[in-house]
Amino acid sequence: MFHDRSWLDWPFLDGHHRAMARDIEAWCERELGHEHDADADTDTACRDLVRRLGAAGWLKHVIGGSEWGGAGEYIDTRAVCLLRETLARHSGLADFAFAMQGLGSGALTLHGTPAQKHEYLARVGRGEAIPAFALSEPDSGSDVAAMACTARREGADYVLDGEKTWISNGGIADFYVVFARTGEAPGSRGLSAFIVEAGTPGLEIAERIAVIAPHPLARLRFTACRIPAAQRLGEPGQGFKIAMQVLDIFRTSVAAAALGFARRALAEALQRATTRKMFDQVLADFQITQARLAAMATGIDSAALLTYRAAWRRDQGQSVTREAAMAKMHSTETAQQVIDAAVQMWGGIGVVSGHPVERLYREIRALRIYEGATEVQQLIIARQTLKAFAEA
Ligand code: COS
Repeated sequence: MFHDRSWLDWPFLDGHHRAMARDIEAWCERELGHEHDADADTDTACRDLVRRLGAAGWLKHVIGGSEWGGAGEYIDTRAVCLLRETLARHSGLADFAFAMQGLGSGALTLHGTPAQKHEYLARVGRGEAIPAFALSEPDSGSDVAAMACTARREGADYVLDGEKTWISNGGIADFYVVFARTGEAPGSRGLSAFIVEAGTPGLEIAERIAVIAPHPLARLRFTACRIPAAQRLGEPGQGFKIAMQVLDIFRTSVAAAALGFARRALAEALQRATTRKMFDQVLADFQITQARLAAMATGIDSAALLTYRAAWRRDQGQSVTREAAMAKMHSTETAQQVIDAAVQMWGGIGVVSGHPVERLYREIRALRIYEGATEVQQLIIARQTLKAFAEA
């Protein structure tokens, strides 16, 4: 299968990233591609992938702190991106399983106490515990500050009431990082984060949600769900900022996953274009195909440049709110177009269930919505641009 490796020479990456890219590629070729029953039983497939990713050491890269088994003191965003890109090129579900270990535990890496990290983070990094990030609600998706779920302090406990939805890993997670209103101030300044273990009385999986590219997803209901105050993550009232900091890391990695899908689609398209005969030529001989291939290749490189710029900036300790938003928006939107073009080149075969481009067509769609829809990224980019103008 065609795989353009020229981006590995870009100055955003270091030597250890290049070595890692070779190793994860070899692991994917050896270990993935056998999940043909994954659509039928995604829960089992996901648990199995988490266990194998943990055993192989890849999950060390989505947690921070070597004391807890992390690959380094901080999450290496470029490593997470290149791992996601490679996993996504081979298997959408493997990428999902990998990424959710990071998204679900990101708040612990950034704000967990040593006791919380010891209890939860280390197990996530070994693939022995599955976390989930519970932020969205039925009436508060893009507008996080409008969340209604409450956490009321009662003595040494907090009591949670409300609903969370679109929660990835919902139903299979061992614990949930839940954001709720604690009311220190109105809006975004009155939220806090909590660790709620699966099976806690008052936490119920209200609904399992089936989506076009199957993965574990659920709506959660909290009814007088009592947890010890020691399960709070970070300071009271800091929940909104904690959520945004986690998204700043993982939004860039969503861009990388989209890039992986797009690269696979280009490889599939090239395979088709150079072998499919029609009108005494192959598809690739037509200028109309060449124009499409040129747009696909350029779209992929531009998405890769934005993605690794954002990842590199974060690894330098610089703010990435604007850069991560640009990367996520551009990469997911571009990947959708690249995949659509690949389906078109495959013709009827491209829409047959289970064909690689048909799978990609389903897998890419949600990435333009979750972890901040394209329209939210536009809002963020515009605000940052206007702010820079006002400050100039
Ligand atoms: N890091 C740290 N702090 C941040 C931040 C970031 N990336 N982004 C915002 N903040 C801070 C702001 O500085 C502000 O702080 P002060 O209260 O001290 O002034 C506070 O958080 C509120 O920020 P803002 O006014 O920008 O909040 P808004 O309510 O306008 O919302 C958006 C901002 C729309 C960007 C936010 O709600 C968002 O990202 N929505 C999408 C959520 C999402 O991705 N959902 C998917 C869930 S995961 S599948």
